[in-house]
Amino acid sequence: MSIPARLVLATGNAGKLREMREILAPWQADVRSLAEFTPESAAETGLTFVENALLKARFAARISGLPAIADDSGLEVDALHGAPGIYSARYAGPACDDAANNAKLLLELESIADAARTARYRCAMVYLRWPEDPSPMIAQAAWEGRIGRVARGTGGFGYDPLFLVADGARTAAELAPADKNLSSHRGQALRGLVAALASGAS
Ligand code: ITT
Repeated sequence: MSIPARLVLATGNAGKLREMREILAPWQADVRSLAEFTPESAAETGLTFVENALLKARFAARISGLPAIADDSGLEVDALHGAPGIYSARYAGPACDDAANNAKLLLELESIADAARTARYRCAMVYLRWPEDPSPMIAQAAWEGRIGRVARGTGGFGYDPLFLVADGARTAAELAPADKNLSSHRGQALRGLVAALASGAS
């Protein structure tokens, strides 16, 4: 098996879409977005990143008639016992935006010392050849960091302005897009998926 000539990315998140397109660019596939087929999205009723990614990929493959890649991801904060986790997109409420989520995160961690603000992004990436594909390809990855006390940077999306990477000198929102993709949970998982596809694993 190899990466198909045409596929759909099963996301309505503009930040994810941009990053996934950049990561897939070397393969020169005809990459469509879910929004080209429907304004709707799959109900994320799973309890794990993998389950939700499968639901999204199935939905997108059914609507588009194309092979689908879906990303389910989120931020896991140790001092919050893994929250917001699979609920990261709706942490501050059902129709909240990134700013509201970041404000809530800062508030919840107000009394937590710097050393205890450890966290990681997690990503499950799923590839389905068709909606009922019984043999999905799955890759998972994590990106370790710490939650800062002030938002910094204008790149990325979501919690990136609060997510301190590596030695804590920069947030994910202060990285160049290519540098974020090199290290990120999404970059690792999607490259892993493509490598598995290229190697013929199924
Ligand atoms: P789709 O389901 O349409 O893909 P979504 O944003 O609802 O979009 P998820 O359910 O997977 O996707 O939620 C992921 C959330 O986790 C996302 O909205 C951000 O709040 C956060 N997140 C994931 N990856 C991130 C990243 O690279 N940078 C910043 N925040 C990220």
